[in-house]
Amino acid sequence: MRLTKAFQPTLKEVPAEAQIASHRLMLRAGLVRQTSSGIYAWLPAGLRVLRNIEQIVREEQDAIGAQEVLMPTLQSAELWRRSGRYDAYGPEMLRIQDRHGRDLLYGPTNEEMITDIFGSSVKSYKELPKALYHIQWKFRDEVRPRFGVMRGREFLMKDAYSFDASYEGAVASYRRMMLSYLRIFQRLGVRAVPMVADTGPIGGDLSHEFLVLAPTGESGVFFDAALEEQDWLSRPVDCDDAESLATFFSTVTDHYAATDEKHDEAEWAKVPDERKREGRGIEVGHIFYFGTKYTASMGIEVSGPDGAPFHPHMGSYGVGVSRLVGAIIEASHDDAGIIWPASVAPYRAAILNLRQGDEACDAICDRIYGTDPENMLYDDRSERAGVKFNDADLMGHPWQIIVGPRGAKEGKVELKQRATGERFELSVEDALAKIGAA
Ligand code: P5A
Repeated sequence: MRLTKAFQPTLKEVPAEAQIASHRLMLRAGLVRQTSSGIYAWLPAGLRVLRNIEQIVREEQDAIGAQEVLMPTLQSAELWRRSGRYDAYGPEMLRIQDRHGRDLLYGPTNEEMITDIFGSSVKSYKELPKALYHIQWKFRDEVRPRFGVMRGREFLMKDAYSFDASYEGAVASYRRMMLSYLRIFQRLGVRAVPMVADTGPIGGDLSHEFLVLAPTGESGVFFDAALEEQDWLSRPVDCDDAESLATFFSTVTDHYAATDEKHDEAEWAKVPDERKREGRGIEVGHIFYFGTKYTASMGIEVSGPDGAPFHPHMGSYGVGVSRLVGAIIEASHDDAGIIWPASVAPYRAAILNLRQGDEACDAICDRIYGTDPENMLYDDRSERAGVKFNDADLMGHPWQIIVGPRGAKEGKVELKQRATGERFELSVEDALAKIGAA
């Protein structure tokens, strides 16, 4: 994308309403605009990040055999009356009436709807287990929406739901999801530590939250450093084998990790001092096992091997997709701006033409840009070098390819790595090879 053609409205002023770095940077870099309290429009660069996150989530959910569906944002109140949550959910639920006076709501989560869809089509234990997910906007009328997309009212969630014939099967589904989540967060370039959690309005008795460490996080966290050091992507786990899943799960649960709500001083004291980590965290995912809570209350049954009907066991599993954009920035920025992990960056590289109109500079920039225009942002504005440097640091692409008149005459460019600040003087070919675009 050429910056002269792009819609990327960066701000020079620091927006007064933004209290934390990620919110300020998202507004300044032109990723989002607030349209009303807790509700945001996603601008092109922000949308590219959101889509990159979605894609990684999708690939890792598919990899454990979950299937994607898409349920609507509006739901009938009737469904929620069946589970008993319509009245219990309280003022966070946005309630609407259609022209016929029928009660609807903007979905804050989808346990009821997926249970109903499942129940109307699955009749036998032979069809189990099943795991379904969707990536859809949710609405929660939060009392205090704040920190930009971090605590929004409208936000994008990936929510998955599992159905199993037995408790043991449901536990295996839960563990499979935990593995998928650890892989997702690792691919997104953030460390998210799983911690035992409260279940709140979703219900159930087994639950973990995934927290990205950042000083501005809303929860206090206490955990064993061993949990930070794992490489979940290369860990061999057979997702179809309950024992293999159990072994994996114990590598997580054998180590202490809890938010302040669940913190246990006696257990914490057993962790060796050199492995104790304390800080704050942002909740980017939350998984639940709640047995037959919804299948029983909504009267959903399938027939078992002996023909007798039973209520399937369920779990639900959420990733805060739009919150992650803020959380990643919160965990990865400096005074100059965002430092995107390569897997989610809106563009892999920015090309900075330091003398637009100079024949040699223009020719080299065009050549570089032509190799991969989809994944490069070409700053072809007639701006001063300083402006281009500042904007590139603010927008945070992993690489900056800096093309100045002196180097250009010799076919050389300067490559800067945003995360480390390292600079390399290289030929065009070597620079492209280094950023992996050649
Ligand atoms: C699990 C999936 C649920 O809703 N039902 C379906 C379960 N869990 S949850 O913890 O309440 O939400 C899942 C994740 O969504 C993100 N999230 C938010 N993101 C932005 N703004 C909000 N107001 C908001 N509320 C929840 C969090 O990342 C959470 O872990």
